[in-house]
Amino acid sequence: MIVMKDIIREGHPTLRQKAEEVKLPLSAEDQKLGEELLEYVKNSQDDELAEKYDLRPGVGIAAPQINISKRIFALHFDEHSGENLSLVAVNPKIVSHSVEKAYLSGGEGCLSVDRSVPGYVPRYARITVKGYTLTGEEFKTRLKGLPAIAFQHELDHLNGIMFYDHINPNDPFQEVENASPIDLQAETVE
Ligand code: NB4
Ligand code: NI
Repeated sequence: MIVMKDIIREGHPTLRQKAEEVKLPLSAEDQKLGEELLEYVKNSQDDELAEKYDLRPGVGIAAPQINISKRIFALHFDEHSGENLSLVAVNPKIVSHSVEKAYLSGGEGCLSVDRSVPGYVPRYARITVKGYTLTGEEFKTRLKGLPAIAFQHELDHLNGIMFYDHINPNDPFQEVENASPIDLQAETVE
């Protein structure tokens, strides 16, 4: 299973690389990689397991974050979060997006960033995405709200982009034109 020591931190060159497309159909190795990424996210949201293995909670993780420069990431929102989404995306793409933007009013964090970087991270409010599942089927779906934000955060990792690259350095909490804030429930962004 993936634990925190497997997760590379900012400054590691792999986090600034453009990750490689995955050959389809997926090899057993790449299927296992996808399963392990999803397992990490699920484990990190399980209080007991997170405590036992000292896992930072997350709703997503991308292969470059465990130093594998491949275009695969996992997203998992448990039933309690009201966002029923649990997926492993292979060679994901944004095929279209809204003009309207959105941002987490509490800002973003990252498992590869061991510090708080306050500020709004403007992203597209609604996106149509496509990619492949671990079994090689193509999927196409529309996302909005936190799942849309998280998908873009993970896709950025496949392109060597960190969330704070989007923060206005002069005024991190400057009002974002044509954008709506997303307030997460009580749960803070870690
Ligand atoms: C990715 C997210 C940062 C902003 C929003 C949030 C958490 C991450 C990073 C968009 C994507 C990880 C991957 C959370 C969290 C809410 C749901 C369910 C029960 C606890 C969990 C806490 F942990 N971000 N952490 N950061 N990243 N929500 N939640 N809760 O997920 O670096 O590239 O378990
Ligand atoms: Ni991240």
